Amino acid sequence: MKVEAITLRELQMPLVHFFETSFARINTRRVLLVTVHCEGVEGWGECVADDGPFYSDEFTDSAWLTTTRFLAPAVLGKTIVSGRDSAPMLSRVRGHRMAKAALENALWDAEARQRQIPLWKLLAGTRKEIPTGVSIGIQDSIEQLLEKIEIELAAGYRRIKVKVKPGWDLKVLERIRARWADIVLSCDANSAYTLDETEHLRTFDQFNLLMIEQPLWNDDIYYHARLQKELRTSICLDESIHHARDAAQAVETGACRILNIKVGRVGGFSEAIKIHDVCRNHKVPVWCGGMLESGVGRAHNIALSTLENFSLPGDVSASRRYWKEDIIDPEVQVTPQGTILIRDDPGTGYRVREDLVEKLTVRKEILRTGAK
Ligand code: OSB
Ligand code: MG
Repeated sequence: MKVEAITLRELQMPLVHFFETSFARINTRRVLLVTVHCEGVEGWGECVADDGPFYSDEFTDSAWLTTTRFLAPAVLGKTIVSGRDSAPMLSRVRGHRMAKAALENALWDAEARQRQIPLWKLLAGTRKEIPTGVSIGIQDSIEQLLEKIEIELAAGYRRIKVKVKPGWDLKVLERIRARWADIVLSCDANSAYTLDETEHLRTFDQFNLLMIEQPLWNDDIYYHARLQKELRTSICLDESIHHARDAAQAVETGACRILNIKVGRVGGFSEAIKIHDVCRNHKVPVWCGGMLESGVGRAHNIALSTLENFSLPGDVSASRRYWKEDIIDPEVQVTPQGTILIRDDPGTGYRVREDLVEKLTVRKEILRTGAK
């Protein structure tokens, strides 16, 4: 398929509830969508970069610029056989993985639609139903957090993850466990601690957590390996893992026993699959992370989660937890058993609501071969 044009759009989507991590609170998501136009077939991708460089060093405006100046020109006018083929075409650009992922995944999406097969099959997935969990941000009070947990448990979610940071950790986990002794519970620090706090982190062991996600520095693997030796609780790495070599280092050094794969963080489906395979070969389970995606990115996360080693519930939850109205049809729904059923229609199985996309668009640029 020849890549004839690429449309870049920025949407403003207000969240139904603010989302707070150890590094920021956000109320509105700037959603960057990439559409590839290939001989009558369209593919969609979402760039998960945030408004500011706080989760990673990418942000919405850097991704926009990287795409228009370097990534789009690398594929425009080219004939691409498969989405996978596009990864080497983008590899001259170092880093900027979230920008790359949006474009690469749009091409996988286009390939699936062109071949009239489901994206999950193209990715070599096997699951027809995926288990899901929720990530609940830091709230204004512990009572508010407990109320939220109660709602999500009633909805059927199979794992509750709460965000922690110094001052919002032990007393939060204590209150949760006092009320729900047996639920599958984990926490995510988004790099809020240092190795000096090992003793403090060791006290988390009493809560029987499934894992503690990214306790230390966002760019570290080595010291996580040291910390893991001191903890009974399994460490799960998120921010530190950018590619399959990172994953290999992390599992070989014992820096984590579980790994979170975010397709944006690692640069697209092809790298996500490689990381999945590394972990499978080392018998390290993985789960699909989330970045408060619109339906476009959410549908891609669902397709990725069908790979066999995505054996733990992911942060891939229902559209209505995030948006009053999602930009796909149908919206993502979760069964009372806390699972998402995989759709068999070609592509993601979800249709992009272009009318609504257009309405929410605040910036748009169409890139063509040779155009500056
Ligand atoms: O660390 O997993 C994270 C959201 C933004 C940035 C980082 C993270 C998150 C989440 C949200 O935890 C997961 C979701 O999409 O629900
Ligand atoms: Mg995380």
